[in-house]
Amino acid sequence: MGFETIKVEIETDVAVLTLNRPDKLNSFTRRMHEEIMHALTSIERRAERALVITGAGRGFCAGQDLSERRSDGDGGGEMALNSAIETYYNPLIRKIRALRMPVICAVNGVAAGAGANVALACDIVLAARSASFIQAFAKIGLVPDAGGTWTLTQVIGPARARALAMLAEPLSSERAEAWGLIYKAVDDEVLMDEAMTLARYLAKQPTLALAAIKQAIDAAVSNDLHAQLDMERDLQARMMRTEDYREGVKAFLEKRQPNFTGR
Ligand code: T3D
Repeated sequence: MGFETIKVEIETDVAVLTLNRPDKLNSFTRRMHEEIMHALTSIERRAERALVITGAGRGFCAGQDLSERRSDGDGGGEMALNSAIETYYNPLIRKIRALRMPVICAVNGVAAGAGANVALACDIVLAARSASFIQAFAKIGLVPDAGGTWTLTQVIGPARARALAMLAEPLSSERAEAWGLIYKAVDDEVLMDEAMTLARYLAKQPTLALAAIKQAIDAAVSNDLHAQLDMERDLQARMMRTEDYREGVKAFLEKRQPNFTGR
């Protein structure tokens, strides 16, 4: 598939996916959703070991491209809303959570609407100091989607979640960091360097263990302690059969750096 709305670059085990409609703040069109899903499936198939998602230009992503919704007065535009959510937004969030590699989001500018919630669905979120997160939905008569009501409530609690969603005000990256909504706010000029340094580091780590960590922490949100203890036991039993575990222990005992292969 030739890409018109995204760019994908691969550098030894690290894939970088750039949303690439900068003149429209990288807002999502149907075409962009299809390209992203195609790219993620192919990145997964190639067994890349870390993924960075970022945006071209001054914005990260302004959510749904509203010009696709302008026309017919039933709120549907080219496609009924429920259908777009079912066809594109929900599968995208599920895909990011299911990817068996760490996903780093480098939020280079404003992240609004579903753009904010796609960023927040990633495993590690770095944001430029000039970036902001806006739950823009209420301004156009919608409810946060792309997992926003869930993520915000889980991570920053219902009081802040309600205020962000109802007021639809920009949340600065520094406050997002202070609230624990993202990992780190960094100076604009070092954002991509920091994201790539993290991605290159993670791509050399035991990938199967990182995927299992992702699975366990996601499950912890709804499991009780007993279910989580059982899950940790089962995941650990799987990890202990990996080559990377054997290599990690051997390298420790030999007092050298491990050479993890993701197997
Ligand atoms: O419909 C469904 O499928 C349901 C799912 C919905 C998911 C959602 O994401 S709903 C929320 C949609 N997004 C928004 O409501 C945000 C709309 N954008 C803004 O509020 C502002 O653009 C920002 C606060 C994000 C940034 O403001 P600013 O002043 O920095 O930039 P700007 O001038 O508004 O935007 C620059 C250009 O991008 C401009 O184009 P132009 O006039 O230069 O040709 C603007 O129209 C365009 N743009 C920005 N956001 C969108 C957009 N075009 C289409 N759709 C957008 N969402």
